[in-house]
Amino acid sequence: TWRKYSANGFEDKGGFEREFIRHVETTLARSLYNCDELAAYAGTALAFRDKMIIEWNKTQQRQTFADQKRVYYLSLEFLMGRALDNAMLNIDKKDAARDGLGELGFRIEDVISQEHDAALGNGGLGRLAACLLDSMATLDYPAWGYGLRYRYGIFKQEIIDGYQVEIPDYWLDFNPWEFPRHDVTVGIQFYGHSEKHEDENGKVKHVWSGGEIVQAVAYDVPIPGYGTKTTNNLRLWSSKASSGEFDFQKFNAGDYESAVSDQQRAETISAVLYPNDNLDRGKELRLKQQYFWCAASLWDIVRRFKKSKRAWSEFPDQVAIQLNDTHPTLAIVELQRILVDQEDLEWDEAWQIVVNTFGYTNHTVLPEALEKWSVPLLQHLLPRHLEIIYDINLFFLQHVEEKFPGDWELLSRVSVIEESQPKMVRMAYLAIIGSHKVNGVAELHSDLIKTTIFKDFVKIYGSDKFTNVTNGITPRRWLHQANPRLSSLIASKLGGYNFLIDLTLLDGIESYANDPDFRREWTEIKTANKERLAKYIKETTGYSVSPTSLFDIQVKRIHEYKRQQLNIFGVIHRYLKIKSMTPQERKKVVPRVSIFGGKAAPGYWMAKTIIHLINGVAAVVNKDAEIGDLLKVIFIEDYNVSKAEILVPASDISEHISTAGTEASGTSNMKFVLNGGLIIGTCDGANIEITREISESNIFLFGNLAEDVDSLRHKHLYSGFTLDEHLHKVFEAIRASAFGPASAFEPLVASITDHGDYYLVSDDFSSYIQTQEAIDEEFTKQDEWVVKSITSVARMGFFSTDRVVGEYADEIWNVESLDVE
Ligand code: 26W
Repeated sequence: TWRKYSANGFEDKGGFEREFIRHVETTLARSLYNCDELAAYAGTALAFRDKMIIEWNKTQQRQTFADQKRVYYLSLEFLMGRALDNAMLNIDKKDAARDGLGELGFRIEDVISQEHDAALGNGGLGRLAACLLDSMATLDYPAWGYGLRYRYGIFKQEIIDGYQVEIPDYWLDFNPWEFPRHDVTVGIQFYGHSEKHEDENGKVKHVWSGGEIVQAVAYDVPIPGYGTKTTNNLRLWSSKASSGEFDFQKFNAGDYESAVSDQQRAETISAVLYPNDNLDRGKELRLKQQYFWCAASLWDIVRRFKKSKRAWSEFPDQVAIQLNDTHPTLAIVELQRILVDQEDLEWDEAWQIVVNTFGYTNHTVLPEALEKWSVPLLQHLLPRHLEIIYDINLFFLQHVEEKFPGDWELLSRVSVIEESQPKMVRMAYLAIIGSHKVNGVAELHSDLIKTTIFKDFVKIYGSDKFTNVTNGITPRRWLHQANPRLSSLIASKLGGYNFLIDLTLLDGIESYANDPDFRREWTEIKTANKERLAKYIKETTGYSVSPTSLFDIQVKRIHEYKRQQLNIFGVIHRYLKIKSMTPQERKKVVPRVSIFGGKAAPGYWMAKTIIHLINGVAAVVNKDAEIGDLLKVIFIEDYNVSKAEILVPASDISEHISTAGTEASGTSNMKFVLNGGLIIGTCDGANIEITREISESNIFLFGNLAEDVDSLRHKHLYSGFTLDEHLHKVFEAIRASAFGPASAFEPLVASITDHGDYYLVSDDFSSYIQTQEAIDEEFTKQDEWVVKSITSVARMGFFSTDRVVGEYADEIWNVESLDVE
């Protein structure tokens, strides 16, 4: 069932046990008799790590020797989750570990769950980066990820009295998956000033001097491919103070305290992941993070290129750099600076190299998420870069002026500099100008950026510069690892696990939808996954939920545009309806468990109010004896990748209900469908393509279309609107303090009734609850439901990040994979 040579693993369970014991007794200096689950995790991780390191080194040598074009994926976020299970499966030695650990008295699941998630990301964008790394390694692309080694990942969420409380996520206590490279260290400059000097030939040279230097230290994380020896590298930069003369003098002058505080200030740069998702706050430290990481990565990439002794014009033949959103846009400016100021290339020649090197992926159209940096801040922190930005803009505007003479409005619209007070640099415009391709992440989204936010740039560059690469997910983690029984059932029908590397092979299970035995096994697996989740809910919340109920799950960052408020209003409607029923009528109700999970940005007050309301509703509904199992409301604390691995396989229905035109793609929609859950969704992001693939009869779509959003918003503001009667009743209940003090939730209700209902909750409410009723109805016809489930999974082949990586490689990077034996 293996495509090619897989990595060298253990011969058998005995081989694993020997390595495990060696690590527990020597590396960890523990006795086997005093080995708890955490130590067992450490021993297992170290044993697998050894196997990975060998292939990792060989892969790097092979890629250096092959000397072909490499991809560099620059992302401020990599939401990796746990590494051990992934390593076991990719090396194909999980069975040896399970048996070995069993003999030593451990359950492999308990050992795996000791690992702390690597949670260096907020949500979709960070997890996409992690899925792409998995696929690039699996497909044998010579590819590196570059990011920041945050000391604190995304905060841990606790719910206290219904409120979100944030706890720092210090995750580096024991991390066997990273390797410090103290020899790969580079000084990164900040502040100072930019000067012009004339050399003996009268040529002007720019020199950036003064300011301060912070050291960037590389930490490397191996990324094993599935069923291949390829093990790529994720390089994360950590900041530390330069231990130069400066501190030394301070020490000698007895200024110990200030030397220490310099050190702390330097370390602050990589200390914490910014927890905002889709919101730009313009903080100086965030800009420092961005430059620190871009400059260190480019130094590394350029240094590697220079070893090949090629001409600079060949740089884009050796290097493709993909920008994950605008966060790394300074990399464009930094490369231009290196080429012009340090390598003495002419501006135009350098700029051609830059543009041919970079590609930019846009992940959002929300205006509040589009990054802008103030000119005074850039002037202060990166004076030379600001000059270069101005020059890039000047040459760009000259080009526009040539093409559209006299169109001053156009010039001011597309200028990289926004003429506001203070002036702002529009990073997305800079990213477009400095890249040869710009892509959106789902068809609708890619169309929207061309017709709205980047419309003028299509006019200037033509539409070929803009393209679509619809997102995907890695089937290794999101099917094989999260749902091993379903993966194994599928493999039993397809004659092996090849579908994990060619997901389109899933179409081979479609005909089994007619096979009653297959349907029974399919259902048994879903039930077992629901039982596992029910057990988890019992352990963590104390609430009992019945696995025979319909499990309805919405897990994602909490945001008004994702409309968790629509969901919870629907839940309240359902509750009020059941309360008004006769006992006879109640017998017909389809029992439902409404499950929520997700973090609110710490400063996003409305999102926190939504969490508060969900918990308020849960507290009332779950203890209402009259309701019993007919309705339960659960908020899962601290939603993260590992919890997604439990939740995703356990859904009957999941919710992807953003206001049309706001969710660029969504990727959890794909995860849920791939695991046999049906979805309720709006015509937004990748929901549209999922519908096209699996057919309209297998998805529950509702709500207004993107093309109508503007006029509906306009209508709200200028002609008002009449509230749907059911939504009105929901608001009455909230205002009567049925779920906690009305005052706490008034701003949320008022955002709809009094402040224009920007996210169109009222417009979509009636079609939402009608669709939920249709779902109840369908769920009672279990046989038909299971057929929908199987058929949908069979048609999900398109949504693998393997397909995604292939499209980037062919259409944007122009890189080829490297043959491994
Ligand atoms: C500057 C603050 C900031 C932080 C994060 C702005 C924007 C972001 C991200 C772009 C937000 C994000 O994660 N976007 C999501 O990207 C996913 C992967 O493409 C998509 O599936 C989601 O629809 C999109 O919301």
